Amino acid sequence: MNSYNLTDTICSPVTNIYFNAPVAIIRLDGNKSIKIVKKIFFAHSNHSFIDSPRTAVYGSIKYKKNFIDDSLLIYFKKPNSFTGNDIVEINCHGNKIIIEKILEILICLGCRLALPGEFLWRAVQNNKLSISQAEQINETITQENRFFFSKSNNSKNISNIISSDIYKLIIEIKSLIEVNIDFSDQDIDLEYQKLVKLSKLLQEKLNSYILLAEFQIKLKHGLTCMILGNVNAGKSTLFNFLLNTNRSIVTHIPGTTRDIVSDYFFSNDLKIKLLDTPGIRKTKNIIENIGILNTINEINNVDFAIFIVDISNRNSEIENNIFKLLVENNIKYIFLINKIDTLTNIDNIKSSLFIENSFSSYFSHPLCIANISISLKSNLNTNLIVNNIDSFTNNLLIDNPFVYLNNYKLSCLKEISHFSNDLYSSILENQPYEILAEQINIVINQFNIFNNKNLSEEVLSNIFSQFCIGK
Ligand SMILES: Nc1nc2c(ncn2[C@@H]2O[C@H](COP(=O)(O)OP(=O)(O)OP(=O)(O)O)[C@@H](O)[C@H]2O)c(=O)[nH]1
Ligand SMILES: [Mg+2]
Repeated sequence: MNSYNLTDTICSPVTNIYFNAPVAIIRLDGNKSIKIVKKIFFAHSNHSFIDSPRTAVYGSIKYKKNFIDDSLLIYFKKPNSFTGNDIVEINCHGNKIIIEKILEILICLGCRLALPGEFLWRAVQNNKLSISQAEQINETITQENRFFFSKSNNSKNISNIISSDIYKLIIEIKSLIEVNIDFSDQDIDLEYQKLVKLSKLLQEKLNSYILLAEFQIKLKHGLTCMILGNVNAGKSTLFNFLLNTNRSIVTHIPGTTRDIVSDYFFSNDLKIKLLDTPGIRKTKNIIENIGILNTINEINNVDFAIFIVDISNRNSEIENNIFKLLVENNIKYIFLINKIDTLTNIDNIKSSLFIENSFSSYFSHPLCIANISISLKSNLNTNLIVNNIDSFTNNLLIDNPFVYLNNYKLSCLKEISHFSNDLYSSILENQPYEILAEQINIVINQFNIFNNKNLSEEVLSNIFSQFCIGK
């Protein structure tokens, strides 16, 4: 199996290969780049790309006298390139067939396909980038959430902030342990109490950073919001309204939606996956039942819900079942009373009392974020739905300071926490200071890994292999 190395000449498309596009870029990196490209690139002018680094040279790609494509070539002479190696970038037409053909030829001529993250790995090996910078670049490429673009500029120092916060504590604990080994005539009890206090504090800090980072990773992938209600309540109408589309079918026939339909929208720049669902009711229809079952199973992945009822067609048994489902799964919800346009004036007067009485358990529950009477048909109070979703996401962002760590950094933080927990237990068990000293050193080793210090080749490859292909 191939592994990262600096000797092979590697190639890969560095632009999207999943759909045809006007232009694609194929990058070659390594000592044989020029030699290989010289065999297939024929400039249309007297310009030699080798003599003109960083200049686009126009020409044709040909192999065994067969014309493949017109292209622009740019040569980046080492060490003045992204990776520090000789790089040649072929700008060709972005048709998948052309890209594949050129890659096949490059491989025949001695290139190997780049592994995921290999260009970044080379840039780090050649001291063009630090590991943190490489991680930052990967984040920028893979980020799907607008929110993180506004924040990520400020996120560069997040791991520095965490590490300096934790480092102070670790060093204090280490020196306390060492002092007790060296001078056992200290005020043992006082020192011991201090050690308990500090190691508990370390544990607490680590746990709070872990929880925050886990939550932010979740935010990175977007929140999921499920619309729940009886058949015909207006779930699909609401789905289409929030997404400003006609994706979900709306009819007056109860049971129109049979399967979960999903699409995305943004609230405060956070990506929200919205799920339209079949009405949760007892039915003999096999297909509808499967959809209902899928909805119930999917509820574990939901971050908040919109619970919608039809004021013109109540069914308290079904409404109660949905309410129970939300409460059992601890899911916050916005409660909507739809179709208030169907109420006559007299009904209207009665309805406020009626609504108050019959829905009070749904409104007053702590999981209820807001309750709104609306008409999706007459566009009544519909702006309040959007406002409430926005204030919900806004509160989430305010309540959770931005501590974005990628999955790898998070797993390092968990390792530090795991070993510092061992240390804390040993301290409580009154283990000898010599053992505590060994344990704090293990914590420090893990801490160095978190800070990208003293990384083994294996750990390093592991970081980069999670990056995307072509980077
Ligand atoms: N009068 C009135 N009708 C509405 C309102 N909102 C939706 N409807 C109508 O109610 C019917 C059902 O709407 P849908 O959005 O398909 O309801 P649903 O909850 O998705 O229904 P199922 O997919 O069958 O579970 C359609 O005829 C809509 O036009 C409203 O505010 N007022
Ligand atoms: Mg529907």
